[in-house]
Amino acid sequence: MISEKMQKALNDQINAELFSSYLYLSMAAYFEAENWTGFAGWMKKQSREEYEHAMKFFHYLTEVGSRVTLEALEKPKTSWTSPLEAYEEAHKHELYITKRINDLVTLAQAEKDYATNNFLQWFIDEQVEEVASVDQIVNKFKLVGDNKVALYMLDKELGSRASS
Ligand code: OFO
Repeated sequence: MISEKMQKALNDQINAELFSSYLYLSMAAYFEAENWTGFAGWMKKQSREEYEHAMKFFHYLTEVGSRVTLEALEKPKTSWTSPLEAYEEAHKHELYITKRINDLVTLAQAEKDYATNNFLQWFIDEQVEEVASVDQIVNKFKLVGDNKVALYMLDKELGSRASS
C-alpha cells in the first residue's frame, strides 16, 4: 500500500504523461497541416509512447491497491512557427517531465517507499533516452537551417522511425 500523498503524486503523473501524449499529437497535427509527414509520423509515435507511460502508472497504482482518478487535460498549443520551434518545445517539455520523475523518486525515498522507488527507476532511464533523442533532433534542425532539401531529407529520416 502506498501513502495518500504518493497516490496523489502518481495520479498527477498520469495526467502529465497524458498531456505529453496530447501535446505531441497536437504537434503531429501541426506537421500534417504543413505537409511534413515524416515529422508528423515521429510525433504520432511519440504520442503513443506517452500514452503507454501513462498506462504504466495506471497499472502500478492498480497493482498496489490504489485508486486511479483522471483529471481534465490542459489544452495543448496548436501551432508553432517552424519544425525547429516545435522540437525545441518538445525538448523543454522532456526536461520538465524529467524533473517531475526526479521529484517522485525523492518523495518515494523520503517515504521509504521502496516498491515505488523501484518502479520509478525505469522512468529515470527512459527520460535520459528521451531528452537525448530530442536534443539530437534539435541539433540536426540547427545544422540544416533553412536548407529545403536537407529539411526534406530530415523529414524522411524521422518518418522512418514512425514505421520502425
Ligand atoms: Fe513520458 O516521457 Fe516524455 O514526456
